[in-house]
Amino acid sequence: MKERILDNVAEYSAQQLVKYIQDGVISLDELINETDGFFDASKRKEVEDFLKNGDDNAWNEAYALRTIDAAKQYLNTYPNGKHRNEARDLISNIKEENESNYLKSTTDDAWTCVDKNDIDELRNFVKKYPDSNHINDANILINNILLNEIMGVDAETLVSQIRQFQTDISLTPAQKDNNILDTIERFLKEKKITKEDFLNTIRDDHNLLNASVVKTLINKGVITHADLIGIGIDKLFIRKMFNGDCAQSFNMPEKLDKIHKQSTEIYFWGIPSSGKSCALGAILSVAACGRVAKSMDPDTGSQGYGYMTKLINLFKNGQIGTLMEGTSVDSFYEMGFDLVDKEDKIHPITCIDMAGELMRCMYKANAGDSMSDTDEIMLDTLTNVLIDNRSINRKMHIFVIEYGAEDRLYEGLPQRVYLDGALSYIKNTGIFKKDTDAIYIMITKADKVKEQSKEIFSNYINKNYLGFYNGLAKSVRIMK
Ligand SMILES: Nc1nc2c(ncn2[C@@H]2O[C@H](COP(=O)(O)OP(=O)(O)OP(=O)(O)O)[C@@H](O)[C@H]2O)c(=O)[nH]1
Ligand SMILES: [Mg+2]
Repeated sequence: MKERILDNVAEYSAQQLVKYIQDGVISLDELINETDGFFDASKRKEVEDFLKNGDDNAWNEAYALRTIDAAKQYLNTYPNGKHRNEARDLISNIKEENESNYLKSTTDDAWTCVDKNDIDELRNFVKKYPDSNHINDANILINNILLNEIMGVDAETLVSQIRQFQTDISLTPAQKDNNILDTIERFLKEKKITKEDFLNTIRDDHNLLNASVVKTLINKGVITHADLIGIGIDKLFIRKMFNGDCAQSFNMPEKLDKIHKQSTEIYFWGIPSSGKSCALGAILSVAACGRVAKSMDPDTGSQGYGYMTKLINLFKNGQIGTLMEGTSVDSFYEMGFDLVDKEDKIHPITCIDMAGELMRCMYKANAGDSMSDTDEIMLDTLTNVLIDNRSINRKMHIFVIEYGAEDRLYEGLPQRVYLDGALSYIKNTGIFKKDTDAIYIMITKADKVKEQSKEIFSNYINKNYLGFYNGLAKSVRIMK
């Protein structure tokens, strides 16, 4: 082949000769020296140019492709190419990269096994596999855990999230329970709170979770009966909880248009779930037990007669009972009765139990916020009873302050704002001026205070509700 080319060099084009040179069939020197001048000067220049630029072009191509095959192809094509060292370097670099990529991909299994909520495991992974593809993921997770620690994601955060669900009016009771359960499980799973801290939170506030949530947590194995006993919950409560008793529910009462009984009217004002109905139930059951008053005769003609008798029954001396559901939003109960004292004097009384939601309506009415149809109906009843059809009865107002409810917000606002709102609303009716004999503050859920004393409660009011207290004091001066 070589001889044929040398003998007939004039018949080959410059490109063909370049190709033979590149394929190692013949060399440029042979073409120059062994063709007896038939390899003319112009073709020689053309070949030399081709070889020179071809080398650069081929290298640029191989470099851009950045594969071992392309680099090898260059080395084969240009046995004397200018870029042979670079080509060899490229091959060894690519080999190294491939090797390290392989090593990185083999950390996938190790990454799968890491507990992504355990900062120690994550840190170990980073230390052991510094080149892993998952290093960034691991660092992000470590940062999140540290941030949670800095931001204080702990029992307090869990409690505030639970409270948010409880006070969200857009959720049904079942949705509230489900959201609360999910949140608790997530906090425990993601180790944002230890089980011990969670149990201590329930121990510190028995009201935090309702029975249905506690039962589900037990049924799902998240906590056990032994855990509850461990935080001091009496076995009798646990037995009662699993007996299948449901909260007592009440039929919707007739709409109240006025107070019917000639009696002293006692109104209970407080935010939702502040314990108004429970306090009333406890007061009525003491009134009915015969020890304090001689007797209590419920007025069958009262619009809330059925409610009153059930309420009295909820609190049986020394027994564990099941409480009623929250007072439904537009319920307004009038409970008239005669209290007969030890000297057989008869005291006619009407207690009025309203849903705490009403406080929100009063606030909205003051603030000029938009109101739903139900809000309007509730306020309408209130207007009937307190303004339009106001009786000439003497009246007492009990403002219920739930102890420790400062962090429970309704539509972003705390108890204090709603108490102030109710006070302004009632004041505007003029009722304090003419008909009111007494205003009381009642602190409910006081059992949450470990060591109870008059001083502790005075300090509590001074610290948290001084403005409201002063407003009440002003109203009392108006009464005089
Ligand atoms: N720890 C404690 N919890 C109480 C007490 N009284 C009531 N509770 C809890 O507070 C919840 C709400 O009590 P209710 O009496 O229904 O409250 P309310 O003010 O009538 O609420 P609404 O009718 O929704 O406005 C109850 O289901 C109990 O779990 C108390 O004296 N101590
Ligand atoms: Mg109630």
